[in-house]
Amino acid sequence: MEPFMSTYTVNGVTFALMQGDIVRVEVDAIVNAANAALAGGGGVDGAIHSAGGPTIMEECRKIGGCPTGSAVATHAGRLNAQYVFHAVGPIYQQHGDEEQLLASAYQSCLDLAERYQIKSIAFPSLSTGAYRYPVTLAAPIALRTIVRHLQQPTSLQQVLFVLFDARTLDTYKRAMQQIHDDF
Ligand code: AR6
Repeated sequence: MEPFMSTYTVNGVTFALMQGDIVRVEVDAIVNAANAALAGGGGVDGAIHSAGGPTIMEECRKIGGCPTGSAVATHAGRLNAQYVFHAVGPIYQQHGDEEQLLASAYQSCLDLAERYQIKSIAFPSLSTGAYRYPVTLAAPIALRTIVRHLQQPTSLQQVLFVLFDARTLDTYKRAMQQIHDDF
């Protein structure tokens, strides 16, 4: 096992928390931390469009936008994936119901996963970069939404959380320990 990877099994589904760059993983769907205009930007969004090439932005332009708390699918261009799910998390302290919006951004990706019957998906930590959601608050919301989803029948066999830095990984690991004990 890689040193910076923690693996759990949730209802038969492999669930791993790892440190890394999300554009380098090989999965059926990579989740993007997008904005409501699907206009591209920095962080995960910048990395995905630059590694995946211009066809992803062409599809985004055709779709036109995505409300906060939701997600839309495009193909994945040159990435090692079939799809990119562009999820729009809330900007911290700009929405009244940001916990619900963050959970619903993750849930929308899980709904797309079932719709496309995909087996593996990689998530970044939505909203905790440019959108400034504190990781300590965001991690339990993200993990609970996913773990709860995996309690039901699912096409998913592997869920990865790809976290950019050691501190974020550590925060997710702690939150997962807490949640795993509850389930
Ligand atoms: N792989 C994995 N995680 C990454 C990567 C990467 N390549 N790059 C950054 N992170 P952010 P948000 C981490 O800002 O907060 C964009 O401009 C980063 O360290 O990408 O949802 C969009 O266009 C942080 O922990 O997403 C939107 O306008 C986490 O990913 C806006 O930013 C999320 O940071 C979205 O902001």
